[in-house]
Amino acid sequence: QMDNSELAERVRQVKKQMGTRLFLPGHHYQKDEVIEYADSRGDSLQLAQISASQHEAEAIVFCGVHFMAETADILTRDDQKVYLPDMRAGCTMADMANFTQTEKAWEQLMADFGDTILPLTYVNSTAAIKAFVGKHGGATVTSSNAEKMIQWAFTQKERILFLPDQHLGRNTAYDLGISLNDMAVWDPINEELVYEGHLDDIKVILWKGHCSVHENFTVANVHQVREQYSEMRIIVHPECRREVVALSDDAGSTNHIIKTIEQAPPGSSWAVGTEMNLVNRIIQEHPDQHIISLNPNMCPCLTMNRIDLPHLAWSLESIAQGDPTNLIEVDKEIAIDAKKALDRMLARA
Ligand code: CIZ
Ligand code: SF4
Repeated sequence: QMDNSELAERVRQVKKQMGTRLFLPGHHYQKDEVIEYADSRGDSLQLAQISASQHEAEAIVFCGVHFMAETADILTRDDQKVYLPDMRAGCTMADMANFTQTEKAWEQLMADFGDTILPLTYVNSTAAIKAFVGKHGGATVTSSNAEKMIQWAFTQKERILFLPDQHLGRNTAYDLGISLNDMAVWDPINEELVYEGHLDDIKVILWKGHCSVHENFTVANVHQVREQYSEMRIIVHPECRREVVALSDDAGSTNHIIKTIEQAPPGSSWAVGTEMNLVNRIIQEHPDQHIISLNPNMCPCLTMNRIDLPHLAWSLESIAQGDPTNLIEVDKEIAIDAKKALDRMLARA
């Protein structure tokens, strides 16, 4: 068992030895002990794009979760290899929509609505789901461009199917003026469409998936903060439930949250509804503001946290020794269709 300073030294050595042949993207939700060594910090799409712009990089060691490494593999050259330091770093949300379930849903929805639906998927989804969407004329979205992409989708078809995060889909459609009554939820477990209004009026079909981190922010948390700190502003990620977003002062992507707090004057106070490592980092970076997590239990992303210093050091060492482990390689045909979905977004966002 090595201690952290030894592990850190190994990470520094491999980075020095490989120089620009190695690139280390780090997601905002990563632990401090990992993000410290990242060459770039960002959200999942930014990191995939920045990886694709590192022309000398032969090895990209993605400090994030599986779907992010897949996206990086899809957007980088074939000879650039993407590795994930721990294969168990998945995403519970992405895993809530698999290919078989999606085909089943599509078949049923085609029977209900005919060819009137365009599929959209949040980038937080597997490459197979992105490929499904790309194959059917649809696109990916991020939490920064979901509004724009849903508007575009309605220029193509009368309805959308939004995978896999019901909350981002619902919050964004609601902001665009679509009534909750005109939204339905596809439940992939019971294989049924759940809705309260009329079938013909349905404009948005939300996949019944969610982020297990952001669903932990509750209406009770909002009331607690309002009671305790009357001046505090509440800012949350749109992966939070509709009721929580509705009661908050502001909602937006990870980058929106970071920027908003960066631009706030000293003495501002915030309750932030997003992943714990990021909230703790924001707290450290703004000692002149009063910042807390909206949920006092903090809400870590357990799978993000699987990438730790020992795994990073082990992964880098395997590459430096010419025997790399944990290669992320998206099947060629899936990658082609998934890229269509990504490109339709990149052309518009
Ligand atoms: O919740 C996540 O995992 C986010 C915000 C991912 C991303 O797109 O960076
Ligand atoms: Fe997935 Fe949520 Fe973790 Fe993001 S925070 S990786 S959406 S489980």
